[in-house]
Amino acid sequence: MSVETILKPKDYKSDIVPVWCPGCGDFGDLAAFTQALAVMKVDPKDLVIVSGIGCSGRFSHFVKCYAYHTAHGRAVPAAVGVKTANPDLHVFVVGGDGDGLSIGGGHLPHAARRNPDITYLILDNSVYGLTKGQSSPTSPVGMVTATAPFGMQDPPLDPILMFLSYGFSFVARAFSSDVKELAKLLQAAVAHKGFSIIQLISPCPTFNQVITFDWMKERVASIPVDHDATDIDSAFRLALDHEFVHTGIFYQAQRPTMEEKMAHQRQETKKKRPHRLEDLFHEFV
Ligand SMILES: Cc1ncc(C[n+]2csc(CCOP(=O)(O)OP(=O)(O)O)c2C)c(N)n1
Ligand code: SF4
Repeated sequence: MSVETILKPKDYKSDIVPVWCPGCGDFGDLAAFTQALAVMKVDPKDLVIVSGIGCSGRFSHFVKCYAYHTAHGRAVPAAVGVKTANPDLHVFVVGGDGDGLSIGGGHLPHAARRNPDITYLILDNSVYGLTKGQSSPTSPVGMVTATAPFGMQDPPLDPILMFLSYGFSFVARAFSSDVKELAKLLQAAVAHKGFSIIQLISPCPTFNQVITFDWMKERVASIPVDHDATDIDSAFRLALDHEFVHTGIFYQAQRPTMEEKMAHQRQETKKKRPHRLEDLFHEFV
């Protein structure tokens, strides 16, 4: 469903002023998000953002939408519930790398299997921002944090390799500084039928002095135009190329969505059990 009246990106901003630190990467993500909504003419009444806990989890406060600020790490199953109850809504999940890859990491493979038509933005700053700078699952080896005063010892997770292995039907990476590119990528993610997941590198200038905007600018490279995003082998090869931090769509496949699978189940159930709930009710009451 889309709006008839022309809405500008600023029309999608709520009256709440973002409380993020000056220079936080999340600002770029918010700008790109509202740009994409305006291009897609999304009606705010059809928009739901489900978020976890973290600086990134506050994203929904700053957008004109229905918001469900869930418990830490539990945004994905809550979003699946929203989509199940009302498949016509545009459902987004927004949260941090701690929220999505640490405490909430167990939900990811199952979301990939179900393939609901949801878009998940993991705002990855490689640190726990809200709780003041503890290590996260993507903190690089050697990074000094509040919980690793002598530097991180454990290797970081590689989110793109994980998403590809789990079988997500749309896997992408973006950099918060490149607002135009990100806005385009968000449109592609929403147009995709199925679960689209984006690792959105969004530096935290307050608590991460390693993966900074300058660090990223030296390494970021758009995925080559001749990359075949339907080829999973090429997607893995690209993800394993650690010379650059590639941005763009690694992989995209058409698979039955959760909504299609549920509709099929409903049809089959009706064939086997044609009674309506009211008929059953009258039979017993
Ligand atoms: C069950 C539970 N455990 C721990 C916390 C404390 N906590 C709040 S946010 C957070 C991590 C935030 O990091 P991240 O998800 O990366 O988001 P960011 O703040 O960096 O955007 C933690 C550990 C909590 N709120 N609930
Ligand atoms: S602590 Fe980091 S992630 Fe949180 S608002 Fe500040 S800059 Fe952004």
